Amino acid sequence: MTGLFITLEGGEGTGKTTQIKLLAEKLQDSGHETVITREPGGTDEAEKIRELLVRRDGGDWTPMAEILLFFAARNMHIETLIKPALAEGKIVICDRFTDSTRAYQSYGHGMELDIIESLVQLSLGGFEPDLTFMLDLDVEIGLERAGKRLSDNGSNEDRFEQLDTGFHERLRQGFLEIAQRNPERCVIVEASQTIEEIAEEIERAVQERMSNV
Ligand code: Z5A
Repeated sequence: MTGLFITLEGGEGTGKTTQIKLLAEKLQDSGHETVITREPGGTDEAEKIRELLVRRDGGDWTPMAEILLFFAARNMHIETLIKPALAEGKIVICDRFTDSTRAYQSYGHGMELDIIESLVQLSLGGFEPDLTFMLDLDVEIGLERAGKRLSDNGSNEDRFEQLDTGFHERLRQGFLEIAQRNPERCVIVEASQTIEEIAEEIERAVQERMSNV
């Protein structure tokens, strides 16, 4: 595969969606073909699974059923959208990926990390991003920002926002630990900076990675 697979990760309201749009614009301006996508979702089938997972009324899943739904959606996403785009040399930028499963379902909800790593091998053949930005932010600030976005959109995709602060603190710690364990792939970004400062930091890191490939 010749393209580049970039993911943005972090807790609620850390600014992933905002930064993905800015990064894609900059890359397109410099002549790169770019695909923006998200998880759970990204393809018609995976978006159907998203509805079951993130909507307030999506369903009351056992922890294992929930994880299997995330990986079912991810398998469709990588096989039908991500890998074909990478094979065409495109840069794919994805809002959340497997690190979110590690953080939410393991650090947050207590599923064993080994089970998640086995599913990565079984359902994705070990497929991982080339570069991951972990946006790190104080939990209270992030939840406030996410709450504002949800009320502006009138969205009911708030199943995870409704969990307690302790859950969100464990998530934050989880993302940081994942980044520390994978320094060749992950860059931690201080998300309390301005939108412009964060965008510059991310763009610099992407350019550096592309010049090293
Ligand atoms: N989930 C899971 O459990 N397991 C998995 O494997 C996966 C996902 C893949 C999907 O939600 C949910 O599924 C997610 C985890 C779970 N939990 N929740 N909820 P999602 O990805 O669709 O939604 P989200 O991640 O919660 O979105 P978000 O956190 O609300 O937004 P964001 O993309 O990080 O932030 P934003 O929309 O770019 O910005 C939010 C607001 O802040 C907006 O008004 C911006 O203008 C503002 N903003 C952004 N940056 C800044 C800065 N730097 N300063 C000030 N204001 C800013």
